[in-house]
Amino acid sequence: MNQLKEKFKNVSQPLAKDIKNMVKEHGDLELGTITISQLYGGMKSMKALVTETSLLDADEGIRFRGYTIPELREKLPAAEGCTEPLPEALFYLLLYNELPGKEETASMTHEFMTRSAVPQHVFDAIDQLPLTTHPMTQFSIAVMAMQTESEFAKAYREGISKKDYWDPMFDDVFNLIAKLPIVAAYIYRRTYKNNVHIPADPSLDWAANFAHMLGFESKEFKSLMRLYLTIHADHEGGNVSAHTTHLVGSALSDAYLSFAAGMNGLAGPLHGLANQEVIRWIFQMRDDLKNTNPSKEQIAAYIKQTLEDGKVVPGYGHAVLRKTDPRFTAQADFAKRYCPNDELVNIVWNVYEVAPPILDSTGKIKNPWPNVDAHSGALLVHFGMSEYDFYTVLFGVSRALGVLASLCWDRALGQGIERPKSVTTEWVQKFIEKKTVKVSK
Ligand code: CMX
Repeated sequence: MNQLKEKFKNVSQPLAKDIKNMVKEHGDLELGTITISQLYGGMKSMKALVTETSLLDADEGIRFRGYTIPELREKLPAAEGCTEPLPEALFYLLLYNELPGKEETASMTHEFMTRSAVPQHVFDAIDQLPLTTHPMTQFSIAVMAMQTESEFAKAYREGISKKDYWDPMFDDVFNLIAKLPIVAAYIYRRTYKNNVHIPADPSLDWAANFAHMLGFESKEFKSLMRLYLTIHADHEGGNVSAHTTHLVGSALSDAYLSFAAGMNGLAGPLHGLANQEVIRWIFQMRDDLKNTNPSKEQIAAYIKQTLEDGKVVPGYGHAVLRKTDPRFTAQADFAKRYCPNDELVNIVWNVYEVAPPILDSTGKIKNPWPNVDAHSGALLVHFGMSEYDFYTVLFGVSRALGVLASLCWDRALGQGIERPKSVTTEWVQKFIEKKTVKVSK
């Protein structure tokens, strides 16, 4: 067993034992109740999942294994000459619950590089799709095509014992993360760069090599990729992409099947696709106003019109957050440093000034503040990636770090198949009848 795997076994098995004992002793303790609004409103804030890798606070934002984003930008190892953290260092933290040093981070970079070969049939499968296929659809199909490589599926067919599930899952997770940048870069270059591809550079870190294969060689774009792939990685367990990956994995579907399912959720406009929608909305605003640099008054009027048309203002609002997303702030910091005078970035900042009071004034939007997707597109356009339909694929490559680390933990902790109870509206109506009769007696 290689050292990385041995270490995961040593970290996860004691917790698995503790959880077993805790559930045995305290299994009947209640964590809360579910209201009828929650039942019809997407189960918001209902505590029904355990995800070890991160925890979201409505006001403070995400903490990865206890660390905020500003803390991680300080504490995680960075590449030579770059101030942004290395995403493979974040993966180490998520997986082992321990901040890595330079050596541990290098071992992750090395491990990803060694496992990165993608079988030819995956490229062939992508090539069968029309060029007009949305990049997220190409990405999801490519991940499905790679399922032929699943060590977990193979081991299950051969009759692996329950207690060892985590072991082939660990291999699937490392193999899949290692291959994703190559697949994503292939989709980008095929769709937008005349099918001219760029081979990997094994001397680079995971994110810099991804930038290189996409065709971006500047120091700044590589820094942006490191930041981007770090901050999009995880957002606790209840968001659509994380929950879907976990749910599908709970049927003992392997990492490829589970992650592809999660990516289909990320591709929805209320979730990850919002990053492309933000830029489309800004471009549309500039077109409609025939003004590439609209004033704050014009932006405010455009936001009001968007709401009047019954559409969402993309990049604003959140199911859990109630303040500005620290992932937005991290990107704004980056922009202040590298491109404070960029026109599009300034539009994003002006939207930030005028949108919250307008959204708040509707009286129904619970969070009028920007989320992660409000800023990312403007930075990507600034550094030369203007093909916004591709943006959610970048999000997906990053999200793999969080949801796949969690999938390792799911199998190591012996998490069971998910099967919540559903009811019909007739059942709810009868329930209300019974309750109200009781109260009025
Ligand atoms: N623009 C217009 N209306 C909005 C809104 C926005 N940005 N955010 C919320 N609302 C509306 C909802 O559509 C809902 O309207 P109805 O009552 O008419 O159905 C009402 O306000 C209440 O919604 P909420 O409780 O505040 O928000 P939800 O938890 O239901 O939804 C989210 C959260 C993110 C889907 C929603 O805020 C939204 O649609 N935002 C725009 C899309 C977006 O940026 N998504 C990315 C989120 C981050 C990510 O996952 O990547």
